[in-house]
Amino acid sequence: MTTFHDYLQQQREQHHLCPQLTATVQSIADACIRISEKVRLGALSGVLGEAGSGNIQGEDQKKLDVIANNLLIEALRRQSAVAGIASEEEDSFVATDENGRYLVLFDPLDGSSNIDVNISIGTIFSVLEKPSGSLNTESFLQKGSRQLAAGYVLYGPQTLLVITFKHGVDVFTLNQNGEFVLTQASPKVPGQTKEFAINMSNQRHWEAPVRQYVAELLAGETGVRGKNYNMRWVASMVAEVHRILMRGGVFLYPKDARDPSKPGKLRLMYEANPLSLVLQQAGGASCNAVEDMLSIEPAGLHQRVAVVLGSKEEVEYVRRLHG
Ligand code: P6P
Repeated sequence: MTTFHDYLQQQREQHHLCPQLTATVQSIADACIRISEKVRLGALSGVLGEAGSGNIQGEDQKKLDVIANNLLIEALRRQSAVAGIASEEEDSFVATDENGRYLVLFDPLDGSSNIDVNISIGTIFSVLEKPSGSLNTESFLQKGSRQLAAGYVLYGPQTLLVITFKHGVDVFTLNQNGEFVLTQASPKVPGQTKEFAINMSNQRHWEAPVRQYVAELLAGETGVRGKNYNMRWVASMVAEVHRILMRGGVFLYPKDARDPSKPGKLRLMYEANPLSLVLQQAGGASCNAVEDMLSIEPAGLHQRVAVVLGSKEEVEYVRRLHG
């Protein structure tokens, strides 16, 4: 079976990728193997529960949030190709090698409210080219289409790594020797689906087009869509995105009236953009209900965004409802 190390060599040769880019992605994957070792042991490794600290998002940090964040930062500090890091768990960017070429952005452990109840969680990562000149926050504020690589590691029944260098998507499984090996080449997101994912408890807070869209799905074959739909909500975006990559579906976390100042709950730079690149590279679609996700010009490192992603037919249907 093809190891991730050999795959990166193949990708370098086939797509003329910079060795420093693949070395950077290798270091992310290696850090995620160590994160997986911690996640797998749970209470046995003393990593469950609250860290007793908070992050810039205003969220209480779990011990594993902090552990995962530190493991990734330590690994990337050892990569001379990396100039800077942005993390959901860090208020501002972290400058690393002043001669580095790349910027790495990540959510070290997304879905961490699920950690203590043993539901799948994930690491999400994105790699950008560092612009010329001195490093500052603006260096990171590049739209999603400028990502050079993106992916996630899903800590579920299996530990899976999903990666794109913008030449398609590939899936790796962590084996018993602690190596990622290629287990699925070029998965494609089905263009149509009968499965949607949204947190229905927010229904009264949604804007009219989203309320209409979900009402039509719930009407099933008795309504205008003419087919019955099923619903899922894991409250772990990486798990939802992977399900969609594997069998199709549509995921929505729309803007809602709970906090009109926020365009959505999820973060653009290190959640929506990398996951959107993966799905678009696999034939799916992603937007904020009115604009293609990868075209959005970022205004802030921790900027939030509304998210509609998944099977192309459904994403386009939601966009049409928004006029
Ligand atoms: P809610 C996890 O906290 C997360 O950022 C995503 O992974 C997930 O899709 C969403 O928030 C869940 O939000 O409001 O349902 O708890």
